[in-house]
Amino acid sequence: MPPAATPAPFADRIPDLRSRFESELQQAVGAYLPEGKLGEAMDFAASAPGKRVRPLLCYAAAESLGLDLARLHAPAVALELVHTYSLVHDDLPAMDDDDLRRGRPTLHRAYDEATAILVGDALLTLAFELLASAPEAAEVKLQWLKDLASAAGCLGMVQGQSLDLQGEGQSLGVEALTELHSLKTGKMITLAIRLAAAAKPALEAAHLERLLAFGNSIGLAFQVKDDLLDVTMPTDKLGKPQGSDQRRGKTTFVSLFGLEGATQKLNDLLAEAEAALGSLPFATEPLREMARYIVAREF
Ligand code: GRG
Repeated sequence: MPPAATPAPFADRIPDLRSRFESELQQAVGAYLPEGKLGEAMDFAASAPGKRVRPLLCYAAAESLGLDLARLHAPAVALELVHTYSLVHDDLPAMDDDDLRRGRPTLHRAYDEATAILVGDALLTLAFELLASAPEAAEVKLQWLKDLASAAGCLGMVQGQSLDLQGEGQSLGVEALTELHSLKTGKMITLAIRLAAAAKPALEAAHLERLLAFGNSIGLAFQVKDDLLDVTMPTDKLGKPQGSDQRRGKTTFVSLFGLEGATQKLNDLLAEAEAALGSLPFATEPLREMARYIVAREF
């Protein structure tokens, strides 16, 4: 028998995996779009060209754990929908008041504020419906629902957003900034790993702990990179306004440490993330490749 073909490196398969995710997303959301304005606006938000980092990380974790990727489509879509709702609400005048997102007008600019609020509400709720309806064992789905609610809710992203808004115009220290971003950005990045891990109930607790430590480091690295890009990348490449953090008087890793210091912090977090994977007894290369992708991204 010929030896089984080794798959191409995960990083080389990112464009294909992203297109696969796009069609899963379109199919899942398409089945629920209501007639008229709300449905059109939900589609506008869900189909905007995001990088799909969280679903890709979820697939990388699934591949590392030897799971069939098809089992992770529903949680990957749910995760991206909650992320998309958070961006729609974050852009509202009452929050960051932005005009550009993913290279397009923000939802309240393309439609109106009431529609943007409703689209966020609809995407968030749909995420839970998709998870509950997934073709998966009830215990796994219950864990997914719980994990999604914990990461996105009042002890996760929503609290991070509240701290972020309260911190505007104030100078935060590194501890407060780290706490804020671990909640606002980190919880949803780590969730990608949690969702894959939940599909493997036999995973040892010590191994899960290491995977989550990886998620925490790479979640923070994602934010440090976001802060760096906000200063170094032009608006047309970013797809959102450059320099918006500074305009809103936000403390960032760049304002605290400077460009060089923040770059060093980013590299330290990448090293920390890779060290957390250590010598786990499974194929961690897909996760390592996603970590490097997150750190090297240009928008
Ligand atoms: C409104 C409850 C609520 C939360 C909003 C995520 C968030 C919380 C705000 C977004 C503000 C922001 C720019 C945060 C920095 C990190 C981040 C989450 C960037 C956007 O995620 P990407 O880069 O975006 O993955 P795409 O468009 O590629 O999906």
